Amino acid sequence: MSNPLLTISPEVQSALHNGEAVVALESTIITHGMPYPQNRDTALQVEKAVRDAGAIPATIAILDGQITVGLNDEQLNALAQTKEAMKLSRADLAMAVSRKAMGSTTVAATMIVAHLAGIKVFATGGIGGVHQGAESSFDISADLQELGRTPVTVICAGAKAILDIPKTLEVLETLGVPVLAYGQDEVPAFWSRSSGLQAPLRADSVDDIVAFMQAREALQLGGGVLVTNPVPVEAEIARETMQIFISQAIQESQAAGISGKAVTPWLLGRIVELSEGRSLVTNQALITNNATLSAQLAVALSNAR
Ligand code: PSU
Ligand code: MN
Repeated sequence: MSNPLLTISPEVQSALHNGEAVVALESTIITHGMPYPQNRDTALQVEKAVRDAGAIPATIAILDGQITVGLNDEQLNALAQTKEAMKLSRADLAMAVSRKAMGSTTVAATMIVAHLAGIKVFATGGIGGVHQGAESSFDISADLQELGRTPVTVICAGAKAILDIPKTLEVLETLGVPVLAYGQDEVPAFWSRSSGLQAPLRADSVDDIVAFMQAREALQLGGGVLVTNPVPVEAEIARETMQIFISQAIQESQAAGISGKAVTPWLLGRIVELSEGRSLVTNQALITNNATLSAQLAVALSNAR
């Protein structure tokens, strides 16, 4: 079943073999989404949250060209400190393999590898989407196309307001990607629970999501599912507060001529500075929360087999 190009840790391999719950985790948030050492601490905390909820974590990255599924603590620590990792999506994943390079996987690349490995549930913080000003820059993350084609369920905290959230939702609809808000009517906006936008679909329990995934599979619809899970109340930052930092960061990035792959990491880093670290604390809380829900979903899926 598994691909010869993949190096799957023994623990993950055995869980997959036995049909036990496994949750895929991305690594671009480690190399390009957070500073050291918060990136390493968050990665470890996220793995612990998955385990505490009864599933096996499988952090995915490319180490010296090896597509690795299930990093150990040493590998995770090394990745958190390297400045050399390529940020990999569908377009360049194979280049990290052919050059035997270090690389971290975005949502798109993590979905590709998770699917090759047979993992159905993936927890992240935020997905890439349609950037503000995309009508002139054409900057639309490859994450959206991947959600349209690869059958993995991605649990995130919504789209960041550094993106154009209404346009992101429109593109997801065009690509046939179901967007479910978990336990509320609105799509959450990453640091904030509310975006002011009604979610296309709503799920109120893990069983709801399992039944929906099974119905999609029976219909052979293909493609992924996006579950948006609101940040816990005690960790949220109000939308109006974040909007000030976001607007300033976007203006500065445009003035500095930041483009392409560098845009998302640049904005994330600048927002951490402008919020004096507050956005980072919220980011840690929401991704841990997503890891817990993902593990519960993976356990329910494994029991439903
Ligand atoms: N959004 C976040 N944190 C992140 C990312 C997005 O809140 O770390 C990362 C994810 O790995 C996502 C990638 O897949 O950025 C999207 O990058 P781009 O916009 O270049 O496609
Ligand atoms: Mn982009």
